[in-house]
Amino acid sequence: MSEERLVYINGELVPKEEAKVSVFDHGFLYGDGVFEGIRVYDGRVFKLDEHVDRLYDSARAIMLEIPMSKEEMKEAIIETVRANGLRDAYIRVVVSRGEGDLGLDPEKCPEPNVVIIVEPMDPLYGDLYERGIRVITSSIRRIPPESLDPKIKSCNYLNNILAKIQANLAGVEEAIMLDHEGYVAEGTGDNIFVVENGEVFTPPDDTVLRGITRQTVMEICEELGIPVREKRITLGELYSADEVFLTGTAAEVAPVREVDGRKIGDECPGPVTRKIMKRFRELTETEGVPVFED
Ligand code: PXG
Repeated sequence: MSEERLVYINGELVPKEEAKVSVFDHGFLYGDGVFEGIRVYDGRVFKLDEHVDRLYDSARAIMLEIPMSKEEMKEAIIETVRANGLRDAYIRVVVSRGEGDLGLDPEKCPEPNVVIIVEPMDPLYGDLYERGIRVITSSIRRIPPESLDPKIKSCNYLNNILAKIQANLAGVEEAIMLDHEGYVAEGTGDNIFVVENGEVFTPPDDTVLRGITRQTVMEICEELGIPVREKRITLGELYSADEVFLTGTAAEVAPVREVDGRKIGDECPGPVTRKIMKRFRELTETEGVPVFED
């Protein structure tokens, strides 16, 4: 097992310092590309099929042909994790439009670039999983689906980044974005759930990313007999919820203790969030595609 970090680029594993793409890549020039963030827990890749399916769906939606099959992509991901010898890690897969000229026409880019990066990862919110994070609502709205379908996980994250800057300036962990109609949509890199009278709600997936952790949490609720459904959520409903939590590959299941300075519920994490966090942890500890022959 190597100490040196290796990055996959177009079929080759190269040292991190040599992992470079052209400044003419339209991913760099225009954010023209798609990506995935995936976790490895104790040597197993969590929800690999789901992430690869979403990557290919995103690519198809932007007419980007990934120059390898899904099976080859999964093998490349596993190979890259193995080459880096990391049992707990974050994987970033990026497929960019590739090198072209300075115009934005993607037809001038004959070959996409496929990059797989693997890095060690600690829990995103450290010890806050036991106390809850604080969030604000951002004045930056989620891009409406008629402008850019939120199901496409594209390399264009500027509106989310603007929202994240607001969270940073406010000194809190995350920003919640409203959709173009003013309903609660999602965090900058995570989906949102509220608990009200023992029922769990999350915004419909027409205005948010169809998060893989979101899907896992909805399945957990069904398994545990906790009522769960998609529903439009107003800001008032968010403030008065019994419990609020965020979900994402990086965030996992993260309880929220404060929204715009308003304390949420009586305790954080609340009882329903705790049950979901526990079951989610069990799944990450037991499921996933093995990378190493243990
Ligand atoms: N919504 C958005 C807008 C996202 O970018 C999620 C929800 C959660 O989806 P998953 O499938 O991961 O449950 C994401 C996830 C980060 C980071 O470092 C997260 C994401 C993208 C880039 C960085 O927290 N996406």
